[in-house]
Amino acid sequence: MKKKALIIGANGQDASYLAEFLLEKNYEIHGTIRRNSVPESQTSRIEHLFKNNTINLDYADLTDPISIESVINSVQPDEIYHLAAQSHVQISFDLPKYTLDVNAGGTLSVLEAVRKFSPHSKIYHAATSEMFGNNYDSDGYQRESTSLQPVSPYGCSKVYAHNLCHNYRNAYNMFICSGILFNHESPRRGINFVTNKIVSESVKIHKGLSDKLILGNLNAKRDWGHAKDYVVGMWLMLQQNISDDYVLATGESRSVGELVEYVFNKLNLSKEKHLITDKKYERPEELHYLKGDASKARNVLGWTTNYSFYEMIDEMIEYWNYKI
Ligand code: NAP
Ligand code: F7E
Repeated sequence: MKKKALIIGANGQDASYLAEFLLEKNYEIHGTIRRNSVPESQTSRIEHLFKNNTINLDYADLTDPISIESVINSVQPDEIYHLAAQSHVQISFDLPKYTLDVNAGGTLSVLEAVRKFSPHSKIYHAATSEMFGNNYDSDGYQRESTSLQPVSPYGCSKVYAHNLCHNYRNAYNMFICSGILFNHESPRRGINFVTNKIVSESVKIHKGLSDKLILGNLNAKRDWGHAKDYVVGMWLMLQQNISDDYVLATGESRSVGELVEYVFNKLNLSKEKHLITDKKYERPEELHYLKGDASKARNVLGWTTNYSFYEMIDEMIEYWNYKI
């Protein structure tokens, strides 16, 4: 019999790659989308999967526990990938209460629904390196044991959800993995995240359609991997006999400025002419530096990455060159 997976937040960047991966593994896939007034944008990343009715969609919103209960109860999934979130860090400063309601309260709704109506379901929870804030170990890495001290409403909401996952795992003996994922990108990344903003705007400048790339903090450092590699790690976590937390990261850290440098060099653009900074894109509190140690995921799960940083950025440049 086919295994059944439910992806909560099915039209997100990660969800779209995960759905492709699970289809290759012959899963029956269910997903949730939200209602908005532009229905076609609710499935824009997964439209290519509809051809053979390969994904069953239901409306559900993390702010509506009834909808979450209803879908979990009716699908009775073997595996739940809880990927839905208000995932933009800067926007979480503008929408702190909403971010908390969705990311923390919404996760509570998922855990409660599984506890009451589908206790056999294994759960993947999308935790994040943003939970570390500016903490890192003496060797310069963040790992599962690094203490959490978030510096954004988004980070705080994810710490709350991460702790709930531990609590429900221990209190009710539920199978819940919390994946502490560092930044992962792709051509499907929202264009208000820095990688896709830099690449899409630079390609526009290269084609004479724009003149300036306007950014915030160029010194922040991130550990950027490819979303396609990271969804395999999510799946591997749920194939284990024991649920646990795992960091997924590349172990390489680069600044936003270095990323601009690479893209501008590729497209023959000059920073003096085309790059400016604006405080509008700076956060009230910044997370300055991320570099993850994914040894546990590599050793226990056998997780590996296929994309280098440069291959990923090249793929994004190619995508925008074709699209624009
Ligand atoms: P994403 O592209 O922003 O996707 C988030 C998904 O959540 C979208 O489908 C979105 O629906 C849905 N959603 C938002 N609010 C919702 C609500 N109130 N109810 C139901 N669904 C809602 O995020 P992603 O990059 O794929 O990331 C997936 C998960 O991993 C997120 O939880 C994120 O916080 C976490 N994470 C991401 C990264 C990263 O670097 N990408 C790193 C660590 C952790 P709409 O399409 O309707 O907006
Ligand atoms: O910012 C700096 C900004 O928005 C990266 C989410 O997936 O990863 C992501 O969060 C860095 C920050 O991602 C601009 O200040 C400069 O230091 O691409 P970002 P993020 O905040 O790291 C974590 C792991 C998640 O869990 C989140 O869901 O880039 N930066 N100038 C800028 N950032 C943006 N967005 N726009 C700028 O103009």
